[in-house]
Amino acid sequence: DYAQMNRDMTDLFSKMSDVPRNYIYHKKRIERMWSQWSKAATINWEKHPGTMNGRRKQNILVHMGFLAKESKLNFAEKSKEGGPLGELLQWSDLIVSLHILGHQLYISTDKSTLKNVIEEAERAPPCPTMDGKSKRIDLIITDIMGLRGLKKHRAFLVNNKCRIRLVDSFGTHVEFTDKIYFRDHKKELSGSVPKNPWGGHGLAPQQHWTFFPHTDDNTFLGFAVDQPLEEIRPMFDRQSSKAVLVYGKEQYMWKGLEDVIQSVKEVAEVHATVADASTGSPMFADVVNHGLLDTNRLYSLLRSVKVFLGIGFPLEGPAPFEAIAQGAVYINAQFNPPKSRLNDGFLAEKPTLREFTSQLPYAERIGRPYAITVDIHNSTLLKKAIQEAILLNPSPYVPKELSTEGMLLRLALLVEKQDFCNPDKTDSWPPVNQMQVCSFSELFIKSLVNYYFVSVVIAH
Ligand code: U2F
Repeated sequence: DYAQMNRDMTDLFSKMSDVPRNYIYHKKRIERMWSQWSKAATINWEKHPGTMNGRRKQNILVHMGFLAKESKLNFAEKSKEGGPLGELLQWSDLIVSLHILGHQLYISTDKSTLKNVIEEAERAPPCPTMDGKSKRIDLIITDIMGLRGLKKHRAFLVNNKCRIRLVDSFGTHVEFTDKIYFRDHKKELSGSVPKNPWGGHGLAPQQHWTFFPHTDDNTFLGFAVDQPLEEIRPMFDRQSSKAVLVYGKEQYMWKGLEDVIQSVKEVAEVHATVADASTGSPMFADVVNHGLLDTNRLYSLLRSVKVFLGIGFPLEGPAPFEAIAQGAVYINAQFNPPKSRLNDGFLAEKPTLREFTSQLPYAERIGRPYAITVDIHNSTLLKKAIQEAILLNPSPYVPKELSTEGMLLRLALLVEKQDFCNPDKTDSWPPVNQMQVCSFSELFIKSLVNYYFVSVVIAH
């Protein structure tokens, strides 16, 4: 049975129903971006018929463990008040892509839904029935919370470990996938917190799908950035203002940054979208705070400001690329020394040794005229960067790998080609000629743990 393009949104929404309140964000985003996804599908089928046609239709279980009640994170609830939206956004884009690519989805945010899907899959005969359909699960896409939920279905998990893909924003380095390796090297792999609560699952590193193409060990899943839409009008005229929008939708992200904000106020007009700003705080005096905005109003504001200013947190969120897509320049806070699990509280428990040289290292690769990376605590350099950014006037820009088109194509390939169940397969994927070799020192470290010798960024 081949996967065919599926542009039936109602069909997709009918599968997102186990706990309706969990899907409010996803449905809104998918509905808003539907025409962009639809267009991206047409383009891909026209441009890459060899890739898009003849793919096997797969039964895919999508289990968002971070939304399941027992995770106690209240992500869906908090999203209304400025909590992390990055994760919800990536899952929305993943689900819509898989659906348009024509796969059969079983979507769950709840342990009883998960149990039903698993039981049905286990009852199904191993081979397709006469109508060519099979209920066996080909792929299980989940997160670390979800994997914990799956551990309650031991036999299923053991039999299907190679079918798991873990949505893992920050990535997991190979040193953290193996419990014993971590135990024996705890000291050199940790700062003040010698723990590995999110690692130790024993999956192949490429079974971890990340937010940005950052970790050479893992696989780049990504997300999609909205194209600028004509119908979204600016809130005010960009050219006649010197407006800077500060990136940080909750007040705690601004903590201790009075001096930085003061420097910005000296050269520009400061705007904010802080959900919980306390009135009377000197930091917010002379700041135009719009409160948390819905997407269209946020985009209107991003179309009006010259600069979107990163102040250090959140790390690696999607918002800077939304700003660049609306024609603003992103100022990326540089970290010197770089932050990592060895020296930073937020990263301390993350299963990666990655060094963050800035708030969004990927923006460093994009560079001018879209992004400027600067030490925001150096007032002279910060003011200079803002003044430079005000004059840059870049055109709205969405990197290909972060577009709906790029994401669909990448996912078509990932689902079809990545195979961890047949280690002896000779036609390895990604193709060897698309791989980039790491530096010698990285190679050496990796060869010690006897795993992957090559890195690959699957841009599309
Ligand atoms: C990241 O998660 P965040 O949700 O904090 O990432 P952001 O870049 O701040 O924003 C995510 C969305 O919030 C939206 C904006 C983005 O799509 O359009 N938004 C909004 O709707 N209204 C507003 O007024 C302001 C922003 C990252 F993605 C996660 O993986 C990390 O866990 C987290 C912590 O580092 O940061």
